[in-house]
Amino acid sequence: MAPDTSLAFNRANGNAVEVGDLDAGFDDVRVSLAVTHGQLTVTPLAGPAGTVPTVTGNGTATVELVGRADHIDYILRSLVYAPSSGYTGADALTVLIDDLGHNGFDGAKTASAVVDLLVG
Ligand SMILES: [Ca+2]
Repeated sequence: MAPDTSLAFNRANGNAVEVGDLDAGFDDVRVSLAVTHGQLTVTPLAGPAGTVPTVTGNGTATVELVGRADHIDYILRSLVYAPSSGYTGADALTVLIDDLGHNGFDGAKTASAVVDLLVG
């Protein structure tokens, strides 16, 4: 990607970031997104507190979403990465999901993935 542009992650671009959990159902999971040379932005779902995922750090290098996995998956369709002004070089989007223990008898499960980004 060119410097000072932005990159949208979605199915149309063939780079959608999707999350899920086999058994969390409607229980909360936590998804953490992080880059090191830019900022991430998502469009939160509108709705009363407690019915839509919480989004913290929106527009910064680290964005955290807590809520239903299917709701978070929907929000991630709006994910956009913008490198820091004037930055060229490598970056990486790290995606971490923690099911917060939903649901099972053996504690929380996590999974992660890294998307390499090249600005220049
Ligand atoms: Ca689970």
